[in-house]
Amino acid sequence: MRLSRASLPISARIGAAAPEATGIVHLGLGQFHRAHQAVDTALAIAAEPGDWGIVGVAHRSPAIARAMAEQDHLYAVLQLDPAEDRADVVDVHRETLVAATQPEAVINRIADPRHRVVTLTLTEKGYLRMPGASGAAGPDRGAISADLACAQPRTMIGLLARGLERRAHDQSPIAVVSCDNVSSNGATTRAAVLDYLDLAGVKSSVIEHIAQHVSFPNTMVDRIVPATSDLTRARVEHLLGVDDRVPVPAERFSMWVLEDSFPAGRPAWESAGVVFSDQVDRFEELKLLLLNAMHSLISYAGALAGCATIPEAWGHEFVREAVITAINRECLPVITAPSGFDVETHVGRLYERWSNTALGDSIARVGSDGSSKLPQRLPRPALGALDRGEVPHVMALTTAAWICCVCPPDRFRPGAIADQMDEPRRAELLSLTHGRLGSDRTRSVVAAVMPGLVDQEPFIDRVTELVGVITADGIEQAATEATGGWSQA
Ligand code: CS2
Repeated sequence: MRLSRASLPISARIGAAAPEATGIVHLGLGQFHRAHQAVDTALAIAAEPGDWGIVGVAHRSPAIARAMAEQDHLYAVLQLDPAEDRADVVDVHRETLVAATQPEAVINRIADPRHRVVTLTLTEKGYLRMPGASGAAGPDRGAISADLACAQPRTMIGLLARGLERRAHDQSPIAVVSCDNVSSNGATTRAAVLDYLDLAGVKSSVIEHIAQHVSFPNTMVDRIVPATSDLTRARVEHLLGVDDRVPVPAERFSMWVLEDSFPAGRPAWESAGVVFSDQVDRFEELKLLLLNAMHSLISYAGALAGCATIPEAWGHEFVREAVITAINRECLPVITAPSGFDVETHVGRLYERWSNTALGDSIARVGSDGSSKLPQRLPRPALGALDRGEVPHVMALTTAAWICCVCPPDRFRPGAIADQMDEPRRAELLSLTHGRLGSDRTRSVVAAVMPGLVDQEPFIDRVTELVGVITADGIEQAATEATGGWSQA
């Protein structure tokens, strides 16, 4: 029997069902939103009812939106934990749209004054930003011009910008909340929207209104959410007795920290355990460096060691040693923990999360889009070490392992898992290395992706050396040398 309101076992619902009235538009109807923000919204509505139904907007693929619509917008979150698996149903979406085929409807929903919050999960590459020479990101003018050349925007930032432009007519307040792993994600979203409208030639009074009156709180979001597989569907059917075509697997851990800047109100997310803080920047840095940067290291080193999942890679002692060394010697020295936050306990929990075989998070997922993820993750610890006169051996190892996965030297085969990683800039990166080794090649790749590190000779040299070790002797040897570099320091 297919999942629907009629077939839903009532005890299986998370929190409360949203009312028909919608108050939130979410752009990016993927896995993460459905296992994170939607869950917290269902719990918030249970504690304090309100018009907070969600309009979920998928970018291109109609698959999730269509399946949800067929299931009364319901789906299950399958929590996979070594102690217990459980499936619970989320009931907060009231409409689903597909941006690629319904751009006008999306712009209208954003402009509709009944909607008081727009949330986003666009992934790092969705913000139309390019790393600039100084290391700070600026607008990706090529991508924005291409979008402006279309009759209607095809990018989510374009749709958001046009929706806010239309909304500026009645000047109703709104908060735009990025839920992506992007440094200063609120400020980045604001810059992305304003740059888009500026390049579109929109009147300065409208741009000024948005700059002054739309809030863009910064946030830190955290929950590991793998892709859905047939196994996910089978497990949900077993646990709930209904057929859900679009369940989402997730770990038990979930954390959300936001700046409390919502001019038109928000769900009572604090009742779901969400933290409102004026130290989001500290939470964000902690997350990007301790979880995400280490995730990248585990995935590239793991792929080169022939592993398919994060827990499999974490099972290798050389991977664990490299991660522990990076945390202690490269990340923690540049992190200022939020007041009262117990970093040691948090790190211990990360080790447990990475070893979750029940979740089996895939290396190809984490390793995808490295060119837009690494700039958020590696430069800060690397520059911190270089400023202290030290070589950031493990950040160099991560960069070298990534190069070997996506634009390797000729005759080096990184293996099937690396081949499965999506890398939108793969052709460009390959054209920079020409399949050869050497400092100049490394420098060109670093210049294209992490320009803030390009003048750092000790970093470029270490990456180049480690690419050499990986291709000649393998990843384990390279990791051992990188970790050993610190013990000799
Ligand atoms: C991962 C993240 O995709 C990645 O590179 O590091 O998706 C990670 O699983 C989440 O940020 C966890 O909160």
